[in-house]
Amino acid sequence: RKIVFVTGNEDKYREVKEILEKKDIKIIQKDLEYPELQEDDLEPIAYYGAKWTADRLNMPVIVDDSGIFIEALNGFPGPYSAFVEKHLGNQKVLKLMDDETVRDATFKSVIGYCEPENEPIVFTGKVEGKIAYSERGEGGFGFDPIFEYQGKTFAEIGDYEKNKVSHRMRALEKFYEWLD
Ligand code: ITT
Ligand code: NA
Repeated sequence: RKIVFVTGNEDKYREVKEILEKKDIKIIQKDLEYPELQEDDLEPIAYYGAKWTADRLNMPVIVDDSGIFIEALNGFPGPYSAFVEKHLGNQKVLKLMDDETVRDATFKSVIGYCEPENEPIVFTGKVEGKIAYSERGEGGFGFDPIFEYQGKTFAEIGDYEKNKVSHRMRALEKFYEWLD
């Protein structure tokens, strides 16, 4: 089975490829920009992104819309995660968290799958953790250096361990179980 993964993010692509290849699903990356709705949650963004790209490419596609939801910041940056990472970065996020003792955060990934002319379907995966007090680790990407899972950041545990527990793996697991 072959599915096109529409993303401009090489790190997401690497993780998705590694996870799905173990399930004999071949992934091809296509960097096609699609309209991202302004919504409070990620599901509608993935839903419309999958529909839009499947119809344009005329192939079965997946998209991944993800983000980090910080409890003390009322869920921010959530659907604005890409913007915040690009324009503010981890140091400024840590600064916003300076006086906060409640450090809980949730990483969420929504995989949208769509076949041309069909309705899309979305699969949500979550992992709970804490915002660290400083960036730690060399692996991963994006918010990984500040997201602590069981005492270590996602950047410290590396791809292999991350892919066993991540929000993305949990969403993809629902997806390939549904495919079967
Ligand atoms: P697309 O082309 O797939 O949309 P993107 O990087 O713009 O790529 P999103 O719109 O889903 O992706 O934005 C998600 C943001 O959250 C982005 O800044 C990512 O770097 C970050 N992010 C997503 N998954 C992550 C993960 O597993 N670890 C760390 N940061 C992550
Ligand atoms: Na994006």
